Amino acid sequence: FGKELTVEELPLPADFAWGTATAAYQVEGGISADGKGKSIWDTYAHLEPSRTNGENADVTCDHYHLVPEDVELMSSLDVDVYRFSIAWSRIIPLGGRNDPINEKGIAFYNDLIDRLLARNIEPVVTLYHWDAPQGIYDRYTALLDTAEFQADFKHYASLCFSRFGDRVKKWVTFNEPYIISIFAHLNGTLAPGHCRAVGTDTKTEPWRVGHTVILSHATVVEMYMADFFPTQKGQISIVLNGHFYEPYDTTSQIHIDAAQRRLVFYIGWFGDPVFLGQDYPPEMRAYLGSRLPEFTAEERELLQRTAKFNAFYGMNHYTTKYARALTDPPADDDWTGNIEELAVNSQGQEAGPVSGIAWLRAAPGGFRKLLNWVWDRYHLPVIVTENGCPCPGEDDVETAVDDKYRQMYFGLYLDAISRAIYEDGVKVEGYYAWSLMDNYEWSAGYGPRFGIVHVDFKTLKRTPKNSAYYLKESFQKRRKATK
Ligand code: GBH
Repeated sequence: FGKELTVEELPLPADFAWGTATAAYQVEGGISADGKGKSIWDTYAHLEPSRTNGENADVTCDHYHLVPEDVELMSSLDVDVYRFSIAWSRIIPLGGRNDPINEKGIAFYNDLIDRLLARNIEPVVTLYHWDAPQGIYDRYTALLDTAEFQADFKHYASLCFSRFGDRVKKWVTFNEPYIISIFAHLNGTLAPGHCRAVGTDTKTEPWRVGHTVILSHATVVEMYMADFFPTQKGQISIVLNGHFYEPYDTTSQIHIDAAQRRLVFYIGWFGDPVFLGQDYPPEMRAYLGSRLPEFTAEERELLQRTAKFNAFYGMNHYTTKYARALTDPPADDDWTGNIEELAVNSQGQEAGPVSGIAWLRAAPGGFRKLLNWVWDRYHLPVIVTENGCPCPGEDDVETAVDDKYRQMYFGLYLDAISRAIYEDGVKVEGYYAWSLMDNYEWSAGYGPRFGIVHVDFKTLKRTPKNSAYYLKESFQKRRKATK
């Protein structure tokens, strides 16, 4: 960390919420416990040859059996919020709207929610964090069939609202539609692993998957507001991720435009239809032509009716990159807007010091700019639903616990929020650290450790890292400063 990156511990509003986040497949384990069905991740993590570093999340943190301990741990850290996701196939094992419901799966989430509330921790629940039931994938390829998925997702969401909505007051429909579309249905590095290599139609499939997410989201928002909101009075929205992009060369208009275009392709793709009730951004229409699906008149009306019901902008954010415009003719399945992403700009400057993983560099200035970009475009209060990093050199528990890089990273990113709020006028309401504990990092397996709590995957022992105490104390201090 250079001189320009020093933590100042700037203030945050007294009612600012801090929390930790996880996702079902990454932490639960218990993959067939008590009647749980298979998800596309259970399949993907067991493919031969392995596409997940030889690792799976059959057991992972065993959160399924250790919820009581994990809730006490969060309570000891004074968190206000726990953001977790529901494994669809735990409560509807085959996933479909006519398939049986698994009461034991429902009991697991009821117990989790009740324990959180007993400790004064607010549950924030994601319905879809990438683990579609294998049953609906086998039946109709899940997100690739917009109408079928929309109907099954609506049924699943309705079950969640009716069973948990008396106590859950913040709902997230989908986590990171960009990743679901691009990484799971184009690069193929996430389940179900559709990709060029296996000859699927990567020209159109990612865009169709994105279309499915947007329409399924809007359908569920409409249902929640009509059927559940009047009694349950909760909030609902979606979580979008996105890096911030700086131009590769700030003296060149093509790179300045490329950085903007990259943000539009990453965030506007979903944000404009969902939060503004509009068509896909014009830049995308112009570039992608018929590869981008059309909304019917009826669908446009659905988007327009529901846009205003999204109560917050859920932001997952980790890093900043440089965007460089390419002048070569784009590949016919290019999804970027013909842009190359780089960690170093034309001056040889790095986006920030690298973390314990190559794609993630600490760049709090980009975070502040992204908060402004999102606020200017959507005017919604932002909740940072994920932010964090793996620390360099986290190999054994002794060195892992003294996670200096992560403490600096958190400090800098919280300072950026403070500046966005008090100097720029952006509304930011909460911050959820990714992640409560080290867990299964998807196709990277157990290598990268994002936890503020260390997990020994042999003994399942949890040990809070210094960053966990840093966050606890920092929120006390920063919020006191405004009282
Ligand atoms: C989030 O995804 C997820 O919501 C969460 O489940 C995950 O554990 C967390 O972030 C940490 O990654 O290797 O260059 O191809 C963030 C989106 C998608 C960012 C995959 C990193 C791989 C970049 N991630 N991407 S690269």
